Amino acid sequence: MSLDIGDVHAAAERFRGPGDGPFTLYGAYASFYTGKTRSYLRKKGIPFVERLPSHPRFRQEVSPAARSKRIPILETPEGHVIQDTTAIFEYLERRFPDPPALPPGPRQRLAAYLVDLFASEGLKVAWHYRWNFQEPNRHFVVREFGRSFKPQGSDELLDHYGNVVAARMDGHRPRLGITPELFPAMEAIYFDILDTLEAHFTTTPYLFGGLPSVGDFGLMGPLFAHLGRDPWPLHVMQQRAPRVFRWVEHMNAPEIVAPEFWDVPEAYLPDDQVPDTVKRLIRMFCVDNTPVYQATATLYRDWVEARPYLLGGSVISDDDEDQPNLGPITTPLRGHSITAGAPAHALWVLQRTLDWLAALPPAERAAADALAAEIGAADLLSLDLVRPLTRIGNRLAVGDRP
Ligand SMILES: N[C@@H](CCC(=O)N[C@@H](CS)C(=O)NCC(=O)O)C(=O)O
Repeated sequence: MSLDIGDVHAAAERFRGPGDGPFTLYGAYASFYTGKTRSYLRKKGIPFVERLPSHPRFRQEVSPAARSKRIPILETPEGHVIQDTTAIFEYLERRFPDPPALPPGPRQRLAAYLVDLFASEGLKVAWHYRWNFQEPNRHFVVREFGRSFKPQGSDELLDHYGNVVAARMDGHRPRLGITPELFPAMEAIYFDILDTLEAHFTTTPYLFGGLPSVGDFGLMGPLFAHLGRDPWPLHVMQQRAPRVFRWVEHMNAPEIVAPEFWDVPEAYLPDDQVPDTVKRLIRMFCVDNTPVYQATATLYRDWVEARPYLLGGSVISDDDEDQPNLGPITTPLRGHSITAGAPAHALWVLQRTLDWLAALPPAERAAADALAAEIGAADLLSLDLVRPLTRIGNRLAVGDRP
């Protein structure tokens, strides 16, 4: 049975603890979203085995049950399947609350949610550094893709299957909108992230102190599978930001305390502190991405207002796409403009933070709002989605009217 986002909380409460046998993570090493989930499972000490999407059980049972060919899919020991890393994290965090990946303080938690949002939904840089540096990357990436289809295949087989997947990934080009004139902007974004995190990891093991948060795990999407593993961006990372490289390496280890930080307690920073480096990172993410969320929210509002008859639960895509684009949008990016698909799924991820903010008691809300104003996130967090978004059967859908 596939767990919808509406089911995950109740199911997690029902099956508190490890259950009978390990979880199964269906994913791949070259996959962005598998990277954040694998790191999370390891750091939380959750027992799991990992299988590729070519595994017979994935093809015959798991993927059809989830109605999704995406990875990762998590199968619980009880046989429930969950696609989508946001749903997987919400489920596991309830079932395994210790050590917490959600900092308890409102400032740290807001910052962690925002880093996760931008890293998981906004980092086109990862795609750019994989697919626009063909000469250094292609051989490795194609073989890696091929291997998740034919794990013990010959080089010829890997090249054959890998090229099929590579062509599909290249098909995302128009949706992403990274034209050659934007290549310098992509490089500037990657360098800004590396430089900011390199400064941060000089004195602090994770974003908010001695425990990894959802923000850290979100960053593992782009910083592991693509930027920390494909030959060219890995080279850049190792040369420019060796501490970031070590962080990536350590995020895949099960232990929480890294040897460089043996003296840092396994706890979030006291007094709900958000380090300046993390503020700088989020400020930059907000400048680069807020216009995308604003334009996407406008298209969503237009789409909803054109269909006042829709019942809650109506799927947004006419052709059964799980993460539909709401149309092309043109937004500014580092002195240029970029025309790309409007990612409705990212609005759904954002909405989870908006709902959390709306439910905060007044004093905590004031603390979160003050941080948002300071880091340039107030406009993003004041977006009104007219009608809530939900996911049903792993398809994005309009929710019930508020
Ligand atoms: N929102 C999903 C995204 C998952 C996703 O897009 N995964 C990629 C691999 S990293 C995928 O399966 N892509 C299939 C495709 O693009 O056809 C999540 O958070 O799990």
